[in-house]
Amino acid sequence: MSPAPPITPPGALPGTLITVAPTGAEANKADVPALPVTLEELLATARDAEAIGASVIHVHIRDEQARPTLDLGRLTETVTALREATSLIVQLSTGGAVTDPEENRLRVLDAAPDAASCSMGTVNFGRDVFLNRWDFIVELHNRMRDSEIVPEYEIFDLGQLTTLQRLLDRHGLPYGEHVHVDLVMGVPGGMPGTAQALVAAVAVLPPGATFAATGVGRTAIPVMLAALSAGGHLRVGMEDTLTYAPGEPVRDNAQLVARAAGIAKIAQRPPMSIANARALLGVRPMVSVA
Ligand code: KMH
Ligand code: ZN
Repeated sequence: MSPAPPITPPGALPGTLITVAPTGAEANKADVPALPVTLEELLATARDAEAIGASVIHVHIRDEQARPTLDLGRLTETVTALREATSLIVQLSTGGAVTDPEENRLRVLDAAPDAASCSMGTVNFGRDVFLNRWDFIVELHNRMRDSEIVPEYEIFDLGQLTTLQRLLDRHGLPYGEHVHVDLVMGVPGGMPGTAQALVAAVAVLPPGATFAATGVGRTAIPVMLAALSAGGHLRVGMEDTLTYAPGEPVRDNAQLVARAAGIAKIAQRPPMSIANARALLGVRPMVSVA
């Protein structure tokens, strides 16, 4: 049997894994009409993002009143619908909104996504607190491995990378045996969205880990450029960015994915195929929904 093809041809620069985070739990539909909050809006967003070069979708959903929800029935329906409509890797948020109790955040895994976020510590989140206790982190990490769900370790501040190393030392590698980190930078209360902070974080990643980065608000572009130049991947979307340029609201998520794909091409690290993204992250093979 011939060996599996390498993820990238020998000598080639690695492509860029682009994650779209289209909705989040913080923005209000009333203030941001372009925010995708219904299933139909989410599916249209997902199809566009896939066509432009995204390979992962980071999903927060809303209820009938466009309020953030972790309702398991809705989450399961969303995962199924995204799989029918696209080939994207479906990553559910276990972060939810700052008000969501731990038990509801753990139950997200029952919707059986390909991947899920796993935040590595408590952080001030504007005027709120995003609470992630050590025991909760351990529970999330272990349940994900038992359910064959690939974690994306969300890092809001430098010390959370120490927590990640401690987690791996004590509880072992995740499902897929690859560690992938997302640096969420520029949150008011977390690390700044600067090249210097990104370089400091990359220096203390666990050995062999890959990383993506996103810069919240006006830090989006500095973080994107720093991540590309440091060999990292990108997360973009209206969860993190609502202003495209000073005084110019984001038109839609496709506009942000297109900008990331364009800059990645200029950096000679074009968007990675979904097949390569699955191989990189160690996500389960596509389940047929025919
Ligand atoms: N909405 C934030 C409080 C995640 O998705 O895992 C948490 C968050 C992180 O968005
Ligand atoms: Zn999120």
